[in-house]
This record gives sequence, structure tokens and C-alpha cells, in this order.
Amino acid sequence: MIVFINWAQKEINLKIVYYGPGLSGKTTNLEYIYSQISPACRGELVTLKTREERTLYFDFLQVEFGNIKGLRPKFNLYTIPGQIYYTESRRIILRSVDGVVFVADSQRDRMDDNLESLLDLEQNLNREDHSLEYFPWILQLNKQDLASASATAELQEKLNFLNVPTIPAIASRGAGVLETLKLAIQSTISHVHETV
Ligand SMILES: Nc1nc2c(ncn2[C@@H]2O[C@H](COP(=O)(O)OP(=O)(O)OP(=O)(O)O)[C@@H](O)[C@H]2O)c(=O)[nH]1
Ligand SMILES: [Mg+2]
Repeated sequence: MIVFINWAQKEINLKIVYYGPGLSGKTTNLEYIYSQISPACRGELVTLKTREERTLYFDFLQVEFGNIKGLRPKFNLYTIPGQIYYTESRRIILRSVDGVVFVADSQRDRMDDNLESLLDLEQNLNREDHSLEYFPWILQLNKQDLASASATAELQEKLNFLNVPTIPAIASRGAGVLETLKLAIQSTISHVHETV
């Protein structure tokens, strides 16, 4: 893992990537975080969208939280574009990643897309010499409000084969979004403590 620490400026930068299939709600997570965090603790939200409101390349938001070894960590939050053909963008965005939030779409007919995206994540992590098994990642089960959503137990059984922390969410209403961010930060920080 490469952790960027600038001791002179007392700065530590960690990169958390929101991954998942197209339309699962990754951009919605960042938009909600941006709307809830005081401007003193966050930068501007950079979103690059197609005309159809789909992420083109990535979204980016920097937030500041807590304390690691006397330093004030900055978390650089990115989303990947979920649409299948943006493979190269996903690889670039995963470079030097420190933690991942996998935003799954809970709707029954999106299960194959969730699994395909998880496999894509594993393959792209492998290119960075990581693997899901030993990497800090958490699972957000989004779109819990929809009638077509599977039960969380069923989603857990199919997607959470590594028993990572899980949060059900309705990102469009903000439910579970800040909890997800907190958990992702905790997982990422404890992994940094283990490896630095
Ligand atoms: N019903 C419902 N809709 C949601 C929820 N979260 C997000 N959405 C909607 O789902 C659509 C897609 O959300 P995005 O956040 O753009 O999805 P994305 O994962 O960034 O998609 P890509 O950028 O294409 O990968 C939008 O219309 C959101 O308003 C949710 O929890 N419930
Ligand atoms: Mg998006």
C-alpha cells in the first residue's frame, strides 16, 4: 500500500473508491455526503456526467475527518463509472486505492450485475497487487425502498462471501449513507494502522 503522508504539512491522504454496477447509486452517495458535511470539512464535488446523468470517468469529493497519529486525514472519495465499457477508467481510478465501498443494487434482477461488478473489482484490485480477501472493503445494500429489492439476508448470502461489514441503504433519501462513509473510514484506517 502507498499511503501519501506529507509530514511537513501534517497531512495524510487516503483514497476510498465507491464501486458497483451502473445505476446502483454511487454518485447519489457522494451527492448526499456533499450536502451534509460542513464546507469547513469538505471540498467541492466534482462530477462528470453524460447527458443521461451517468458518470463519465469519475466523481470526486475530499472530506477531512478525525486523527491518525497526530495527523488530520483527508479522504479522497471517488466513484467509478459503472457502465461496463468504461473498463480503463475503473482501472485508473483504482490506482493507489486504500479502501472500497461496494454499492450493490438490491433489486432482484440486478444480482448478476452486482456479481459481475464484484468480479471486475477483484480483477482490477489484483492489478494493484490487492485482493478482496485482504483488502478493507464494505458492502452497501442500496435501493432497499424498492418493492423489487431482495431480502438483506439473501443479498448477504450471495454477495458477502467474505463477511465484510454491511449496511442497508436508501441513498436517494440519505438513509445509511453517512453510516457507510464512517464504516469505510474505520475499515481503511484500521488497515493503515496494521500496515504503516
Ligand atoms: N429508489 C431508489 N433510487 C435510488 C436510490 N439510490 C439512487 N437511486 C437512483 O438511481 C439512479 C442512479 O443513481 P446514480 O447515483 O447516478 O448511480 P451510479 O451508481 O452513480 O451510476 P453510474 O454512474 O452509471 O455507475 C438515480 O436516478 C438515483 O436517484 C435508492 O436508494 N432508491
Ligand atoms: Mg455515477
